[in-house]
Amino acid sequence: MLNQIPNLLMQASTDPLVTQGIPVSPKTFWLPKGASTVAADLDWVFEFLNYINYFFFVLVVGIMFYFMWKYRQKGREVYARGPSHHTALELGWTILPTIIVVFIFFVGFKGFMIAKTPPANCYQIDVTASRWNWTFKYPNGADSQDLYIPAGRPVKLVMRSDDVLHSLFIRDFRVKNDVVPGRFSTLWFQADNPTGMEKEEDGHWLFCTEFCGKDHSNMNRRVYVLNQTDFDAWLTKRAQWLDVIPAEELYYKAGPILFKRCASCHTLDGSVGTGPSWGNYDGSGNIWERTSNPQTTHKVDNGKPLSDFIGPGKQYEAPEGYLRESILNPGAHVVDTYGNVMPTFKGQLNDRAIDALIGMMKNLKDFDAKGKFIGELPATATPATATPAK
Ligand code: HEC
Ligand SMILES: [Cu+2]
Repeated sequence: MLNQIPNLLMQASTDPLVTQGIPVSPKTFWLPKGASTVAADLDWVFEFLNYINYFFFVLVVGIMFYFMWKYRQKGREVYARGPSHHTALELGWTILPTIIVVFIFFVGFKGFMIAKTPPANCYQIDVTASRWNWTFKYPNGADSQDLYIPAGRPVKLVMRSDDVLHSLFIRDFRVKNDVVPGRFSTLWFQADNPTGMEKEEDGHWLFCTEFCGKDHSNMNRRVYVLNQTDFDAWLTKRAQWLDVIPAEELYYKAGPILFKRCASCHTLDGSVGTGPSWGNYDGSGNIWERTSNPQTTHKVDNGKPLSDFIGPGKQYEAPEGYLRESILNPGAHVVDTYGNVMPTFKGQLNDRAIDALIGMMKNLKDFDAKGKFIGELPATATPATATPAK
């Protein structure tokens, strides 16, 4: 048996169980309509187990009631001798259940191998779970909060958690896996029927199914299945979301969204964090005031004032240069009393994103402690919120 496992693995990896175009499994009393290529098989096993249970429940309880009635006490005599042995019956109730159970094992084992073995040509999406958010990151650098996938193509999620245990469950696809801090876990599926994305309800539900704290129930998202053309168009547009925001609006439209990546370490109101607050935490002003003021008492690299680096003719002509370097190459200068633990954002934040963040630093008074824009919009502004907030 054991030496057949590699064989099964190979089979599953080149030949996903169900080929493209197979009808989805129908809605039943117990299950919503299935929408992935493994759904039909899983549903079949589920219903099979279910009906076996009904069958034996009715059989056992039925016989029980029949015997209760048949052998009830009649009159005063007690008849206490029953049959002690029946070979055919005993063989029957041993062999038949054994066959059923072994059958269930093999069906389950096959399904398990398929579920655990992504095909080789998967489209990969990186997933980060955090309290209480999902981030889906696509190969071209785009990211999203709802999941968008191409139809008719196996998709593999590579998942990790930023904090506690989460679990990703897509009900209509019949797939689920834990997302464990300090580890990568994977999940694969293929959905052949596009859902479109006009309305929110078009998407399939995606849930976190591991209780992860106060806002666990806010981790419900949607999965939109798009045909390849729509998917490619969405993906390109998504990767360019920053480019369509006018430069002068970047700081309040894109700033708060980008700041979410910094918020786990930097506060805005001066309170203590893993990194120095962008608010006034050491008496030298908020992050823009302390970097743009030559008299600043803010010290980096073991006691050096920023005026050693920033100013005409110095390493950074303007404070923006220092801030930019601090984001792309955090180890270049290390703020005193803090550790060199900030990850680099090189390759993740382009110049427009950095402009948006620096713009936010320059206008900190217009943001609340959570990074929400509360200032007055410039007269020329279009008030719409930026797209990727979704
Ligand atoms: C994992 C924690 C962490 C994250 C996430 C993080 N930082 Fe930092 N950051 C730090 C630490 C620690 C320092 C101080 C040490 C140093 O200078 O490298 C720092 C320093 C800085 C500085 C210099 C601050 C000063 O007062 O001189 C800037 C600017 C900065 N971070 C910007 C950002 C931006 C923008 C983001 C989000 C895109 C971000 N950081 C995300 C931990 C983090
Ligand atoms: Cu969760």
